[in-house]
Amino acid sequence: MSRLVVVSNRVAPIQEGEATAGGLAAGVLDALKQKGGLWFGWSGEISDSSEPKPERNVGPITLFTIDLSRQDYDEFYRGFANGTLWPVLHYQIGLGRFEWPEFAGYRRVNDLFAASLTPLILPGDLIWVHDYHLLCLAEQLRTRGLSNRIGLFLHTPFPAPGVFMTIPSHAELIRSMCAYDLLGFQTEIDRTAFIDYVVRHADGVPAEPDGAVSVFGRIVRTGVYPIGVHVDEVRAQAEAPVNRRQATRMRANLMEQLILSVDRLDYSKGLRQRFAAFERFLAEFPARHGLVTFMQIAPPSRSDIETYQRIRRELEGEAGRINGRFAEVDWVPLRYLNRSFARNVLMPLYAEAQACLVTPLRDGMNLVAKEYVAAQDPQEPGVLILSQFAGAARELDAALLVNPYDQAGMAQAMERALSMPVEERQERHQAMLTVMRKNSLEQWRDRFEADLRCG
Ligand code: ADQ
Repeated sequence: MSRLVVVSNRVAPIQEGEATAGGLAAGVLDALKQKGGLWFGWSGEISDSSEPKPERNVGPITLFTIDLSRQDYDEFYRGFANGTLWPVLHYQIGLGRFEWPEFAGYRRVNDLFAASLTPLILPGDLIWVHDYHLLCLAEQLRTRGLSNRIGLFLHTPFPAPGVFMTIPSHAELIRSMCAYDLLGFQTEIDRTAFIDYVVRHADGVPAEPDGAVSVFGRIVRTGVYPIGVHVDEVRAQAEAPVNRRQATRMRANLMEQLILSVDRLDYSKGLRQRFAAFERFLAEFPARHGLVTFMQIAPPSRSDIETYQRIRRELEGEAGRINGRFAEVDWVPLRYLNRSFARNVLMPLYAEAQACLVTPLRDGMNLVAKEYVAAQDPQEPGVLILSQFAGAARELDAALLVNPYDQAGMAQAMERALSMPVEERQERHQAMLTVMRKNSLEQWRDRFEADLRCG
């Protein structure tokens, strides 16, 4: 069987025997562990060396990494990928900026990846590329003569054409994306938005079979592959006795009811709106005072980008203000923790929380929502309050769905979650688990790989 080659911006710093990581890394590791293969990407280091680092083997996986120069990092990573693409892909046009030299830097780094990767590729290798950093990679690999099957999975949303077209280089990006054989999206909404762009603005014609489009003289296939979680593994971590003891200790310091949120500190996650909704909840439901704690866990990410520094400052101010307004000598309503936790701490904490607030303004999927559901005790499950704009809402429609821009609606949902009878909680939880078992992480990986292999 052909070898699997995974390419992502970062190669996770994995070690032999390490506990499973979250999200992209978990999915990629899973795919590679089973059959072995190669994982290529940025080392995470900045240097002037253009030489690939020595390869490293972790079990059946061979890791190849390269460094980026300061200029590459500034133009590609901080610049076009995270300063332009990320906000636009999440519908935050006002937070995006655009500079042609940064776009040139983005293309240059995609080409650098292609140049370092090409000598490692054997005929018949399947190349699975991940995410918005590498939209131009297939085109650059083709220019270097590779004819292997190459697929891209986009972990973020793909926005409506009118939003995507606010990027001045949108046409070049779409042309580059169409050099892939298979484009995978998290939801049908994202896939449809992409096809819409290609048909209306690039003279594409829908082709057989479903989801394929004929454009720029070739056929590009598209599909929907919602990423999932290992349901049983999450539950086992939540229940493990050593983990539970720790969670119970943490729990003992909190009030009777816990509302939990866990995110990377990112403006797309809707934290500011969520804090405002919690403040509204406190104002409207005084009977809950002294009984409820809202815990927001949000480790800083991309902290050398201005928009990220700003949201961090704003949240610190808001957390202090809300606590100043409502706290009592023996009660602090909002706990804001700027750090990350190991999964064996996080999963039992999910199990302890009566409600989980997952209210991004936009999200490709959102794995926290799925992890929370998987971690619950089926007899006594907590309630998921989920943004209608998270990809996960397509599958988890048994959650309490909210509009993250509607403070009053979110405050109502918190009250409803905390007073929901156990029968209703069980019913909703069961419905979500059923969907999640069907769309597990294994399914995501197997379906994408099979479609790439046999297209
Ligand atoms: P992210 O935007 O990073 O991922 P998400 O899907 O929520 O968001 O995944 C985060 C992962 O990191 C989860 O597994 C979570 O447990 C972990 N995590 C988050 N905060 C943590 C903390 N404080 N401590 C420890 N672990 C923490 C991108 C897209 C998403 C998409 C994923 C996967 O933006 O929409 O769901 O990729 O495709």
